[in-house]
Amino acid sequence: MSAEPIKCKAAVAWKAGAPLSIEEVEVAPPKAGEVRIKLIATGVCHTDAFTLSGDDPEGVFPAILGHEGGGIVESVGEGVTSVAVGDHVIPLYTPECGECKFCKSGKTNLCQKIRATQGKGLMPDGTTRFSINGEPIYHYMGTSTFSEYTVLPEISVAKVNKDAPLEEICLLGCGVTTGMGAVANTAKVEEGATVAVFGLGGIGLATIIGARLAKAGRIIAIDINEGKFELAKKLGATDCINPKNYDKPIQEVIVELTDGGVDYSFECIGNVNVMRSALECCHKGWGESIIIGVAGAGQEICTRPFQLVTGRVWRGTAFGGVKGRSQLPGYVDRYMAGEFKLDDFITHTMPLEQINEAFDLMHEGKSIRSVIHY
Ligand code: NAD
Ligand code: AHE
Ligand code: ZN
Ligand code: ZN
Repeated sequence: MSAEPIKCKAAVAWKAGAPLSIEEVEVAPPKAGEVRIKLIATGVCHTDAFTLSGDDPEGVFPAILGHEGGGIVESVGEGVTSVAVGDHVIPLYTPECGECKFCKSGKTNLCQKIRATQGKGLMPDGTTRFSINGEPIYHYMGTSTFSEYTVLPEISVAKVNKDAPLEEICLLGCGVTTGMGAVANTAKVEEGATVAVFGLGGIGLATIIGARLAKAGRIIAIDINEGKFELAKKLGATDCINPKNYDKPIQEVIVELTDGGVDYSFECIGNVNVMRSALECCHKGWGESIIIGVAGAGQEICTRPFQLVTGRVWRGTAFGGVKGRSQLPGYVDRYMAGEFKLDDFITHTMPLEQINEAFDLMHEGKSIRSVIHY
């Protein structure tokens, strides 16, 4: 029997710069090749705040934001075979179709099968599954997890171990996987390497965990909020530095501290000036800097080309280079095996009605991750 529309609560972003508003939305049944899921929990990532701020050139409104969720399949559309009702899934903003040029390349996780419509806030058929009084509400990053129910293409869900707590593994839907994957897949940090991590939010702290698991020799954690240092040290940072305590550029400080620079640096903030520092603190001849942070519309990075001529490398990464359907379930299993913890990240939990507090806490530097429990 085909599914019916569902009325449920969602946090709607009506326009850039305004708080989210809790509304009753109608969620249409999944069409062919789609699944509807009941969200159990969602994290709030800085990228949600970035888009809400109006800085995202792809931001469309009104929309339902959220991309770090965990849920249970409620119904499936025609032809769906890889997941079934009752399966536990993590929504993927980077899908994995397995058949596009990008998926087949073996060189990237950036499946492009539905990227064009996803970037416009639409499902692959060019329409939305969310509405209020018949007026469409846009999707976000193909996931829209700030809703009790959401609809996704089948290629945009990863089926995961049912024993894993969705209230914690939702963080593997973005932040934690991004940081850990950036270390393992993008930088390929090797044992004994010296690493610098700029920005100690959810992404930077997950990068530190990744660097520790890679057996990095030295992990230098950098933030202007010293309140982040205690957890950074607990997770594996060997040095914690506040750039505000120095009267010279932080890259010079780090180069002096490390006998010429670090082997790998990671920018986990979205600040183009820090991106330059992160590149320029790398060791001459081989140092690699990985951009993870997302910068606003119109912003550009710069450095002297000489920095690259003399062997430093600038790279970037999305979702840590992780292929969601084939590789994310393995991260859940590693978490279940006790290889790394997630509860350290969860500084706050709250119901959907209080989601604006999650944004406030993030902007005040008081949270690592707030997790919404449905
Ligand atoms: P967050 O707000 O929780 O953490 C950012 C941290 O940076 C904070 O601790 C803050 O104090 C610190 N910071 C700010 N300005 C600084 C400065 N000038 N110098 C040093 N530290 C500074 O954010 P988050 O959720 O960890 O996300 C970090 C960035 O990563 C954002 O830009 C987000 O959009 C991006 N992101 C990218 C991907 C990807 O796939 N590439 C995935 C997730 C998040
Ligand atoms: N819409 C923005 C780009 C935002 C962006 O880079 N997003 C990352 C994920 S951030 C998760 O917290 C990403 O996956 N990028 C690859 C992609 O295809 O979007 C803009 O600048 O237009
Ligand atoms: Zn994110
Ligand atoms: Zn693909």
